[in-house]
This record gives sequence, C-alpha cells and structure tokens, in this order.
Amino acid sequence: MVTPDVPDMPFRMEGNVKVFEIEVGHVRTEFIPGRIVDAWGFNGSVPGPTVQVVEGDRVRFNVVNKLPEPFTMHWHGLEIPVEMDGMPGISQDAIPPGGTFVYEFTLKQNGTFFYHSHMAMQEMMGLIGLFIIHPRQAHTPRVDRDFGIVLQEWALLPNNTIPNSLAMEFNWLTLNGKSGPATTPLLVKLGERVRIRLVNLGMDHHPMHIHGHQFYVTGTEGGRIRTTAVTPENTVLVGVAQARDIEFVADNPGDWHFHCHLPHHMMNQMASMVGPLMMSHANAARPGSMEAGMGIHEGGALGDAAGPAFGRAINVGAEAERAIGNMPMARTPQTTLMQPGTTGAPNAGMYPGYPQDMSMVMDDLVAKPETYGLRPGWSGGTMGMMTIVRVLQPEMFDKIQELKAEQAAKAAR
Ligand SMILES: [Cu+2]
Repeated sequence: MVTPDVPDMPFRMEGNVKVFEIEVGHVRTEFIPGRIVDAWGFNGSVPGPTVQVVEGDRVRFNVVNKLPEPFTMHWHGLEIPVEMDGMPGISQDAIPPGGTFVYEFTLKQNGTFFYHSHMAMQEMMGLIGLFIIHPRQAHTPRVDRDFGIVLQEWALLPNNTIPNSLAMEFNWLTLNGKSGPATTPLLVKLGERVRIRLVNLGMDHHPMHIHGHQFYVTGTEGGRIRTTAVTPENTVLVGVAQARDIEFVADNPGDWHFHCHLPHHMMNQMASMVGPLMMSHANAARPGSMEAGMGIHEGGALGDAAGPAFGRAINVGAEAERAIGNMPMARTPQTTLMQPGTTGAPNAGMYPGYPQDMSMVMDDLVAKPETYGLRPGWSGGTMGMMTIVRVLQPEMFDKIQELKAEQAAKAAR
C-alpha cells in the first residue's frame, strides 16, 4: 500500500512489539510550488507518515509533544483499552509541551483507520495520518495496486503562511498535503485491480469522483464491507471522520482525473477572484483587507465585515478586477516565485490572480517521473483536491519506473 507524497512511518521490533517514534510539531510545507504553509504535523510530514501494520500486531507509539500547547493522540476507529484512546481529561492527562506519552495496544481489526490529535483546533492545523491495518489473509479478489489518500482543507489568510483554524470557509484543498497540480499521479497498469483508501478529517465532506471507470465501495472507517451486493458508483461521499475504500479494474487506458467534485474544491484559492480580493498588497482595488481577512478579526466569522474578503460581495470586486484574465487556460504573467531557483520570503510577491488564476499552466514546475508523457498543459486543468489516475500501457508504466529509478539513483549520489 502506498501513500503518494507521504512517507511510511518506520518501526523497530522490541521483542514481539512494533515500536514507532512520533514527534508532533511544526512543519513548514508547500501545497504547490510557491505556496508555503506553516502547519503542524508528525515527524516532519503533513499529513503524518502512514502507519502500516498487520491484524494481530502488538504496537507501541512513543509520542513526544513538540507543540507549544497540550496534545493527545486518538486512534480513530480502533477498539483498544480506554486508557489508550487519547481523550484529554477523560482517559488521560493531555501531554504538555515537551512531554511524552507511550501508547501501546494490540490490533484486532483490519482496514483503513487514522490517527489524529484529539484537539479540534489542532486537527485543522494538519494533525492526521493514515493507520492501515492489513488483514492476516488478503481480501479477495486481491488488488494489484493499493493507494491511500488523506483529504484536508485549509484557510490561509492573505499573505499568511499559518492556517486559520477557526475559519468556516476554505481556500486550499489538499490530497496528501498537496494541491493539484502538485499531487503525484497514481500509476496503474492497464487491466490491474486498484484500491484507493480515502479518509477525511476537516470541516467539509468530499464527493470523490473518478473519470472513465466505475468502482465499488469495499470498506468504511469501520472495516471491510461484508456483502455480496455491490453498488456501482463513480462518486463516493467521504464524510468528516469517515474512511472509504473503493476498488475497480483499471480497464480504460488514459489519464483520468480523480477529484472532489465540490466546485470550490476543484480550484486553488477557491476561485480566480478570491486571490485578488484577499491580497492586501495587491496593486488593485479590492473590497477586502488583510484585517478583514477570512473573517475572525472583525465581528463574527460570518459577519458583514468579513463578507467582502470572502467574495460574498463579489460584484464590487468583480468591477475592479476586470483586467484579470480568468478564462480557461489563460496564461498569467509569471512572478519571480514562478521561476525555479529564485528564492524569496514565503508567499511574497503574490499579486492578483496568483497563485493560481483559474487555469495556470505550470507543467515544468511540477514535473516528476509520474507526470512523464501527460498532455502538454495538463497542469492548467488540475487544481485543488484533484489528482490523476494514469491507466498506462505496460511499456509506458515500465518507462516511468525506469525514470523513477534514475531519479532515486541521482538523489542517492
Ligand atoms: Cu471537497
């Protein structure tokens, strides 16, 4: 099972116990090139590294809290002793900043689970990771590819790198900590059986939709679905705190979008006009200010003062922003941030429409072996909570594996 853009969490054996070290703390990450975010994560990763274990395992997690506030870890969906459940106050004292706690339990289930902070505000800072428990015997029919994806949403104030965890509206949507087109495509060979495991821990539900195929839901946050009746679908609603496993045979060759279908979740910055509306130093008239921001500074989060910055009075802004291109596939001028190799303060130099106007082509900036051979301009149509399932002919699949091996060898040198 692989989690694109997220590492696995290593462990060591102590007797018959699998022992994991987890450090909870600040992580500076990047959603797309140039969009720097100061989030919270585990072991330097947002979302946290994927735990992969087997039904029946005894596991131990040595947790160190490097956050500036108390923390506890919850193991979502696991049937474990209450004192290991990570509920602050009711099952344990919160781990103070700099403190440690040891969680240890035996796994009697299998399926797609996750671990997360049990402080609601911390969840919105990114504190979640996949917890995959493989069955002792594989479910049938066996899958050839097994992927995991964590769905998250973020509210980033203008010119800010720190998520607004109180926000009720969100402008950045990520799959495994990346927004399209920086999400790494899922590669499968034509004819293979594929499983994709989805989990959601945010404020919104995400209807995840695949192109060119039908799938069956084979698991939830509670484990494997035991039924002989299967419902074909191409969209599965992954609700807050839920997991959904989907399986399908990739029998239709091509590069297929796989994405949340909420319209605002299919964009970065939510919409082309939100960028201009929110930029405090943008050299264009706008109704919103940094102080009005995304809502919490003046009056209620949904009060009138915050309206313009949300784009709710968008007619005003639209009048002032007529010059900004927002037609599909428009090419906007590049800032220094768009030029690889140049550095600057995080998110400095952002200007109306960047990043990214409705459709901004940035193929080269996000190029990696997994994007090899995609149609030129593909990145202009891949945004927000979007990735690509590439159903490849065997020769193309093997070619990309070669490119990946070359890249790994280069990195090791
Ligand atoms: Cu969504």
